Amino acid sequence: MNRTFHRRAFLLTAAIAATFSSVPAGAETADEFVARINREFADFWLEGNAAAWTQATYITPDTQLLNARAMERWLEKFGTAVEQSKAYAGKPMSPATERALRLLVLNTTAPAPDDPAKRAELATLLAGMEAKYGSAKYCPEGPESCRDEVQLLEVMRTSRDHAALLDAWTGWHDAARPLRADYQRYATLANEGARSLGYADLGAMWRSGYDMPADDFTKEAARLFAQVEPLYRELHCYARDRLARKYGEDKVPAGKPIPAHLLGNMWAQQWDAVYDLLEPYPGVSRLDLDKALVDQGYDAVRMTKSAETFYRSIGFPALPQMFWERSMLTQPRDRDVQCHASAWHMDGKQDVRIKQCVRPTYEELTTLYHELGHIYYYLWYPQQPYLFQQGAHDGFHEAVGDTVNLSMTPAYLAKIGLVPEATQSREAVINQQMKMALEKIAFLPFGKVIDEWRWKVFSGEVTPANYNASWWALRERYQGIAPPVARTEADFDPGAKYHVPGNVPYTRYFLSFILQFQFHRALCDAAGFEGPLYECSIYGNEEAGRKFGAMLAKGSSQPWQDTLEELTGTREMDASAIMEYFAPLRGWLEEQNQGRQCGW
Ligand code: X8Z
Ligand code: ZN
Repeated sequence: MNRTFHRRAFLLTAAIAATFSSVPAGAETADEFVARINREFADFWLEGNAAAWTQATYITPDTQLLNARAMERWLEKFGTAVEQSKAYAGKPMSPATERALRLLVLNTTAPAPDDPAKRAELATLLAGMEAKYGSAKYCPEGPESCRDEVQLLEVMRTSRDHAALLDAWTGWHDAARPLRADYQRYATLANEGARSLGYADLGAMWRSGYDMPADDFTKEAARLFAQVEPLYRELHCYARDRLARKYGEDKVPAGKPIPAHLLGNMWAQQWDAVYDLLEPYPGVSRLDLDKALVDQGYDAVRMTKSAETFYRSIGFPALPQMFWERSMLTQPRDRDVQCHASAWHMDGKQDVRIKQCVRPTYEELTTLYHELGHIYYYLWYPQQPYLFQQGAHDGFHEAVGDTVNLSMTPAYLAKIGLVPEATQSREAVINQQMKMALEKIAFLPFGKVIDEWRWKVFSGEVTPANYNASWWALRERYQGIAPPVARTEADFDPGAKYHVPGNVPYTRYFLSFILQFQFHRALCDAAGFEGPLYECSIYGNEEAGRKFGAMLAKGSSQPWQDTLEELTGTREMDASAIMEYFAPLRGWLEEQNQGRQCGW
């Protein structure tokens, strides 16, 4: 279930109850059946989460084995429950039970074939891919030279040296090669599982979780992307020009995709780390937040408390003591862990944790605010039955913390003492908008492309013989980026991004990056804020917090359209809020790009 966002997120969901009783079909009403499933899954979940957490924070062959075994049992119970649920088709039941039965089938992101050997194989592959990603290293000159993900991401973020960037990029991507064969087999097995549940393939199953037919959802996602694509293209055009000035036209040619290693991020997914190269008005109101965090002696706990203080200011509760006792906030020195940040709901109640390798940077601070968004969702919905303890859809879960990120305005950062009080000027606004656009707009095509590729893998349109070529064709088409060195089918570059071997669907983030602006606008309205959206912060506003909390408490108990309407007054996801937010920058970019050869 999705109790952990990232990592086996929905995986274990289905895995919980060694205690499944074998009640003969028909002996229970539908309502009774669902009540039992809610209890048993919640119990099973304890074991699944315990095993998954232990592996994620201590990657060894033993923890992998225990995790795989827990997952295997879960997948079996999930399969049994789905099979039993079929007896209730057409029988009388409450609307809540009907909804719960629909959600039950979707309660895993990797269903297993109905064959014990294949089920065990799938569970072993999932635990193994997770472990291989988490312990991957780049060792150019023997064991002494090894660097892990955290170290290589740091090079990508801070180096402006072309050769060093190329080395880190290539080293990490090459380290994903061993995942190729595993991924191929996992795709075959999970697809078989999805088909046995009645879906065309695993991609169709993933697209079925949005309270609308899967085909309609495909169109919906495409519609949203079309709304924001023009702004992305303006940003791309501007960024390429600035990068060409830095690295030379020979390395960054006009009219061509941007080399993927020059954007400050291993996956070119967010570009804010190279803000220094792209700053519209050099030096105007520059906020050196990384330096402020170091100078003021922030460590992982203090950074987490800063995030908690924000949530408390809008009336949310203090984090439970257990959160502080059981979370993993820093990277241990003595063992391999999965450093990709995640938030966990261990017991459906108050045992909530995050796992993050926090360093004192502003990027990590915003990630902490993001993770606490998941944690507060968990803390708002424990009164819901197990099957409704989820986001209204998965994009809602991702959007909570990011909505709060949008309230981290320069005025807020000044209030908490991280930056000096700023005087606003048009130049300062454009600079600030650029920083946010490099985080939020640059991400949009990336958020779309990961599952675009996986949907094609699962449908068979992309085959193992063209895994890598199709990956780069899509990355070029959507993002306008290209690999910095020639890649072949010996490579498996999708495997270098956590969520692919981690089996975490990615469209959730694309939706989140649109939705969070809708949430932000609605909460700013609730707070009575009247200025431009980019200046609004709901910090300290309990009325906004009350509306937000009311939404979170609903979990997935009703169609997301109803939940969205209660908060925002509209039943549709839509890009009007993100476009409104970035209106000043859009105008500015259009002016800047005049006469430039945009596109690729
Ligand atoms: O995976 C995450 C979070 C955990 S849900 C750290 N994110 C995506 C990513 O890193 O690729 C947040 C933004 C997109
Ligand atoms: Zn998240």
